[in-house]
Amino acid sequence: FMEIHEIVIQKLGHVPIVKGDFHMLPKKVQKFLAKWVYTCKPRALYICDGSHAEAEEVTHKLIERGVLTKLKKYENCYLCRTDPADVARVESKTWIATDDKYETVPHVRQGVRGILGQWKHTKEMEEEVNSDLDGCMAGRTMYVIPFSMGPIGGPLSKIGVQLTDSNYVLLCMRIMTRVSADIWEVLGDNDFVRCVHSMGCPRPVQRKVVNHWPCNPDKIMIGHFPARREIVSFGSGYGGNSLLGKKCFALRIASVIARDEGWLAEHMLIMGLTNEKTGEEKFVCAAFPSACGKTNLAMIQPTIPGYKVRVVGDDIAWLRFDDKGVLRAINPENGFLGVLPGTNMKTNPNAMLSFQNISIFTNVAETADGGVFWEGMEDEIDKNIAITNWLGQPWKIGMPGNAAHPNSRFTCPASQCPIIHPKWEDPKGVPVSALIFGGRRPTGVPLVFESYSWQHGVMVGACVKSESTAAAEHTGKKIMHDPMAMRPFMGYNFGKYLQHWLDMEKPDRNMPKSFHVNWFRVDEHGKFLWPGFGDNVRVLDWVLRRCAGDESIAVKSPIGYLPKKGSIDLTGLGDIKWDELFSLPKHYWLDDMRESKLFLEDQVGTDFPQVIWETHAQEKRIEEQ
Ligand code: SAT
Ligand code: MN
Repeated sequence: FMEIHEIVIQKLGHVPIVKGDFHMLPKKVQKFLAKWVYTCKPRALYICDGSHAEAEEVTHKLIERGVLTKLKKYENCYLCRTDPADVARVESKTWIATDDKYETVPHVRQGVRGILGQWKHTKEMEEEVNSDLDGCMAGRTMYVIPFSMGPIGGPLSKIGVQLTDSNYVLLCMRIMTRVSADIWEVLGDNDFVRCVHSMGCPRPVQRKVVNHWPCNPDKIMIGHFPARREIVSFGSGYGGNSLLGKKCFALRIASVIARDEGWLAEHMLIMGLTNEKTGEEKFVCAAFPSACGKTNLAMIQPTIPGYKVRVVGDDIAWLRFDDKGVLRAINPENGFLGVLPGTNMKTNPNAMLSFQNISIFTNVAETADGGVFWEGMEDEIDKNIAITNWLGQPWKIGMPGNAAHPNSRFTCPASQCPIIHPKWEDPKGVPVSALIFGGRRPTGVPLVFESYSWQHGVMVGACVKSESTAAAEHTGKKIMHDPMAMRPFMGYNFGKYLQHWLDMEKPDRNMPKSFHVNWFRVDEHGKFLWPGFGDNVRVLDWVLRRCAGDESIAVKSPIGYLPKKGSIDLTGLGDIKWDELFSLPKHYWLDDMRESKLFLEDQVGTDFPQVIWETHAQEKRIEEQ
């Protein structure tokens, strides 16, 4: 019988460790490493410590190889152009592996193709992983990244270790998560989330490498093993596919941990609004599908006086009731990975000011003076300056096509945001007063409504739909169901997840109010009925007055409480067509409810908690309207 330790050392073989001390790592980490070194066969092992020197070394290497271009106009900012075949999340290649299919996906109606998660049997997934990853890092360095989601050592935080053969991914992980050698001590003998990532392009390369971005788009696979808290991602370097702390860990795996431990891992921003008169601060969380403006809302610049807004997080919230029954939220991330097109000093100055330093711009256009450019920045650059588009070709404003890819992104430390909340790293989290759901809904859906109860709010969340965006591989503008804005990020059976949400409600708990918003309703000419952006604070103001118990500003409607006419502050806005903005076209809503109900019956089937319908006979209310 060989000592475990000997097996570990044997499996490591003669792979040189170019940085770090293997023997100082926790035993569980050593075993994890040995297993994947044996499988991936890297040329060398590099154990990261999160230091400044490490960032310099890696950045320098990336510049030398041509992956990054230094942007002269800024401090420590870099441009990266990926292989144009690797620019978004690939939902069709994303899997959750369990032994029991119905732990992962609901019992869909017979003949229906489920869209709430993709399941593979653990064995089958393992076989695929073993065959894809066999030798996948040949000739490359394997980086070992210790990271924390949430403040290191915090009671709500979780630790992960990511292996990757991409130093671009390492640089981004250093921004998006807390990478530090301190992790090893905090971790000790405890378990961690195991993250394995490879670009899937071993040397000698088989496939033409474009833009010095070795990847393997035909064989992309993002596999999750919730039972053993493991993620294996192959073939892509795009954020949502490769920065495994983000969607894979903080949403898919964390939602399973949250189910087991009694909390929630959600696709939500977290923001604080301080009433400047009373000094009182309230926090809200909001869930919108990808690329619907969570970052813009979280960093809003109010257009009406009275509020000071600060951001805690722009994408993910981990929510847990404390022992006083207060729902508290932490942002598990350390940075922002935001969409760029449409971002400018008018729409989101706080984002613009966040990425003037230590930032990575992926798939944007470049200006001849070492600046960046994307659709929406036309008024913020010298009109005569030469531009190179995201594909590396000369480009001019007014030319057909896009200068930047529609899903081009910035990666920057959250701490650089001018309105980052002083408590954004409070390990206990911030108290949450309201939960807001929303999506892009061009027709039928009012600017805001409030659900009748927690339970009704769960139904409203389950019925979230939105026009598709560029964040994933879907093409064309169709309205897609995206329940709880979690459709691409669910870690387990969606019906069980809804039940888990319902179970959150307990008599001794202070349940937050819940709302639905829609900034995107248009008139018959396709013109937006609401200005959006900074003016969305007017809606938040109404939300907070409702949270404070103001009964006089709401009227009952079949779908929830609507603002009483005139109860949203429209000072200085000019012509707002209130009646059109808040109308509930009866046939639209009847169709919509029936369609949503059919969707949930098809997709969630017998796993759907029926109590949601029984208590809220919304269809009947609309009919009787
Ligand atoms: O998947 S990403 O995190 O890169 C962006 C998104 O879809 O929200
Ligand atoms: Mn997101």
